[in-house]
Amino acid sequence: MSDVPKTHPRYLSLSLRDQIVKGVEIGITSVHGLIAHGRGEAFDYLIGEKTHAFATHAIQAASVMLKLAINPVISVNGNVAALVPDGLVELSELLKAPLEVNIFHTEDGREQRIYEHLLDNGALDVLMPTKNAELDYIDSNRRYVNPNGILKADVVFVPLEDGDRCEALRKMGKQVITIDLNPLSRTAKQASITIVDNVVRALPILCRELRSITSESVHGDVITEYDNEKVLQDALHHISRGANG
Ligand code: PTJ
Repeated sequence: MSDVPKTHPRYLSLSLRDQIVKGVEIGITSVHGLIAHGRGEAFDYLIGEKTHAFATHAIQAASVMLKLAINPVISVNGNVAALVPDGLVELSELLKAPLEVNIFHTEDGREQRIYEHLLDNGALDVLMPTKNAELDYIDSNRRYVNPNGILKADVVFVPLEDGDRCEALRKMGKQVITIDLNPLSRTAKQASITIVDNVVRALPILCRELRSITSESVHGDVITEYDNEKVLQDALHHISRGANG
């Protein structure tokens, strides 16, 4: 941890920066992840660094979709591995779903380091990308997946995504749930469910929601009635009201 005192008014935000920087230092986060984090910070600032109704509504729908999924999978990149390793492990346990390492930038050995980092944080089921299984409609490194994970998944949870794979997964008929602070991003627009919130706030709420529902109490109507475009509009209205207020 850096020398930021706990009393600093922006302590929380600055300690997240430290976590991402540490991720780069230990070789699990891409240096590009710093830029992505900065973009996230800017949107977080605009939404007031709080979880809003548009996010909790999406989290509720996401919990139902994940609970009803037959083969849910949690995709892990270098940013989420640095920011929320415990949350990812807890989600994996709650859903009995594997974590799957899937990264865009291909620094040598980073996939393996993320894998080990997840195991060090208590993960029991971590899949790695393979050259035996590829997604259609995509040319980046993200196309390499695990045949027992993303390839056969019906629902893929992909926090902090960069757009191209989300589109490919949707074209392949899969449901995609994302967490993205930018309601204008390609991922946000293409996902089945977009949680417009910081992953560090949203993931614990999603886990809490999942702990509170059972297979018997869960109802598919929640998903049928869910409207992702409306959720994104609500987030944008919130941002523009703040900017003009
Ligand atoms: O580890 P890799 O190689 O797979 O790379 C991961 C990153 C995130 C660098 C890569 O996927 C990327 O470049 O992503 P983008 O295109 O910058 O998109 C990341 C999105 O996540 C942006 O829309 C950001 O606003 C958003 N974001 C950043 N930090 C957070 C966030 N959303 C939620 N919580 C955050 N903490």
